Amino acid sequence: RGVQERTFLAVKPDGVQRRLVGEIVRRFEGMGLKLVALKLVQVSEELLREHYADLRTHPFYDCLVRYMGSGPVVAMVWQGLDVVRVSKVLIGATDPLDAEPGTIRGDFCVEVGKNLIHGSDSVESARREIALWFRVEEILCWEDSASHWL
Ligand code: IDP
Ligand code: MG
Repeated sequence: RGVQERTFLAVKPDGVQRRLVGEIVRRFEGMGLKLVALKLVQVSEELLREHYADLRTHPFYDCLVRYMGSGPVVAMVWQGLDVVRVSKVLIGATDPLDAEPGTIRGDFCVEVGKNLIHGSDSVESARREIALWFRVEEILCWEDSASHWL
């Protein structure tokens, strides 16, 4: 079971302000996933609108874009077996009140509007998001074969 994949993760502004970057990175490292890109960035409204384009019809869209632009975020690319699915499990449910204890959201937040971390929801969206947030040369060994990491 399982294939090597890459996913896009971002510690949202509340996570950076609350000094939770180390804790969050530690959890992904602990799972044996491989960090292949990381940067601290203040993101433009334009990029955020594009990143969350699928949600533009939702009433919270403007609020979400404002929240994501309210401070620097830590953008990352992680690689590993089933990393998209594994990451969503580690992150927990969208609404922290539904997130299991032991997940990042379940352990560290209570508001859906301040839920600490983003993770891609599919291999397809991961590909789109990675291309949106990173230049190819910012990602380690982007062209390497999957077997390199095993
Ligand atoms: P996800 O981050 O768990 O994948 P999505 O449904 O993709 O959740 O929504 C993206 C982000 O939009 C959420 O992480 C959260 O920050 C925000 N969001 C989702 N639903 C609500 C809501 O009902 N009110 C406010 N913000 C929301
Ligand atoms: Mg999502």
